[in-house]
Order: sequence, then structure tokens, then C-alpha cells
Amino acid sequence: TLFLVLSLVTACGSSKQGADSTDKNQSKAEKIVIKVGHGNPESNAIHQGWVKFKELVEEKSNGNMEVKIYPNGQLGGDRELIEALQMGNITMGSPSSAPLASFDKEFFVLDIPFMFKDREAAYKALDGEAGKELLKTLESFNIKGLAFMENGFRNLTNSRNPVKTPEDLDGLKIRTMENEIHLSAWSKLGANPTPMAFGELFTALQQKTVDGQENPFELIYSVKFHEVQKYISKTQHIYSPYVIIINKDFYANLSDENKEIINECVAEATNYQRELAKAKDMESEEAIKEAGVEVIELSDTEKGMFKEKLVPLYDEVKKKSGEKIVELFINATK
Ligand code: TK8
Repeated sequence: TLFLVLSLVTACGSSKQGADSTDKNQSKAEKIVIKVGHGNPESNAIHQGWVKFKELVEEKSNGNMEVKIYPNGQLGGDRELIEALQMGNITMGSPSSAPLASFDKEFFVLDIPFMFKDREAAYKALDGEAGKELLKTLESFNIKGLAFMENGFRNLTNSRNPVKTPEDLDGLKIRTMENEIHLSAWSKLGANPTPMAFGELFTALQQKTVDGQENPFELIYSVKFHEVQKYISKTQHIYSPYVIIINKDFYANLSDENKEIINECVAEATNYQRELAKAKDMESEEAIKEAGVEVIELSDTEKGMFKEKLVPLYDEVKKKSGEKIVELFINATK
């Protein structure tokens, strides 16, 4: 299926070369096209991260590799994009880790609530042995995991009432990512959760099919959820990173030199993207406040009430992901 991902063009590609210039025998170089699909708007740090990746790859490969980015879920939501990537219909993507766990159970480890105390702790675990082991487990799904970019710590928004403790969640309809642990977590907290693709969420909030959702400040602001939500509680309950993935066969068929270019450019784009995501998280929080949404800070005691109700989740995660990966991550956060 190499023809799906490689397109043959001539070295110059000019129309002057005549009609048969795209003939295989006449082509001087094979241009490798990398098709990237993701679910976020162009204003988002994750998109900027991909743009950086594109610039770097095209420069370092002297134009022998070309990166085409399809944002906004135009090729599908996270679940469809993961499937398309497995089949080689797209080459690379950046789904959130939570929907990826529905494919590769070890990823449920990242759904342990309050596991990372801050973003530095997340980087340490994800970039270290624990994260590397986790990425390796994708290989049996025809996926190669390359890195973790930042979405950020997630906060609960809703249109009904201020939420400070689990009691305030009573009967609240919350959209979750497509992930069983997230469903279980919001049920345990007393809410009424329903999984939904990200692309359907704005309309669902606007039409009040759901009362609330949870996402980091940057994404909330860039997709204008603040216009259809009244309250944001700084729950910071989970850090579900974007997982930078590539079709395994595609990667395996690259020359060593091109593999190296991909690896280097992903690493560089990841550093760039994380800095940007961090800055945008803070800016977006301010912008959301200015737009008139009530931002609710939770005290340690209030956060503790959420944590307490979610204690059983730890064993649920272990059963799904296996103990080994949980231990690696818990040790990495000590
Ligand atoms: C975009 C999603 C999004 C995630 C969600 O495709 O679904 O809530 O936070 O960023 O991955």
C-alpha cells in the first residue's frame, strides 16, 4: 500500500516537461507526502505545532518531504482519525490520549485523575521511561508513537450552576471524550455523562443537549465555548496530552535519514508547541474572564472532595491498562 502514501513527482515538477513528466520512469525524485489530520482549529497551539513541524521537515529534507495539514476535524474526529491512520489513509495525527485508550488499553493510565501535580511533572513522566514505554505499546496497532504535545489541564464548564463540589454536579449532563474511564469518573461524581465527538460539542452545548464539558482554557476559548457556557470550575482534574502518532508501515519504509528528520522535527515542534500552549492557557483564562464567564477557583478541601470520590477509579484503570504501566507512571511522578 505504499502508493497510498508516496506520490511520485518529477524533480522540477514544471509543466514545461510535457505530458509524460509524471511517468515513473522519468521521475528523478520521489516526493514523500505526509498527510496530517487533527481535530482542532488553526488558532490552536496544536495546529501551530504542526505548522512548525511542516516548516522544519520541508526545510531539512530540502523539499523531498511535504507535509499537508488537515485541521478542524475535516477528515474526522479523533476516533475516525486514529482508524484512518492505522489504515494509512492519513500519515500522522495528534488525537487526545483519552480516545486513543479505546484502541490501546495501556493509555488508560493517563486517565488517572490528579496524577500530575503540574505540567513539569507531566513532561517528566511523558518524556521519560514511562512515556516511552507507553508509546511503544502502540506498535501492535500499526501505529508508531513519537511524542506528547500539550492540550493542558482540563477544567469543567457548564451553563447551569456554579460547581465547587461534587454535590453541585447532581444531574448535570456532561459531555466526555470517548473513553470508559471518563464516563465512569463523571458518574461517580454524580453527574450524568455522555460521550461525544469533539466536533459535535459546540452545537450540543448551544442547544443544551448537554449542560457542560471539560477542556483546557485555550481550547475552550478558541472554539468559543465561553459564549455558550456560564461557569468554569478550575478542577484541573486531568492532563490528557495529544499523542503524536505516525502510521507504522509508512515510518518503517522511510530511509534512515528521513526517519531521523521526522524524529528531530517532532522533538523540536513539541518544545515549541508546549511553550505556546502554556502561554495561551494563561492568556485564554484572562480572555474568558473578560468575556464575563465566572471562573471558579477550588480550595484544596474542595478538590479533595473530588479526589475522594474518584479513588476507586485507580483500580478500574489498573484492570484496563495493566499494573506495569501504572507503576511506571506513579514512580515517575514521585
Ligand atoms: C480534538 C480533541 C480535543 C479534546 C476533546 O480532536 O475531545 O475534548 O480535548 O482537543 O482531541
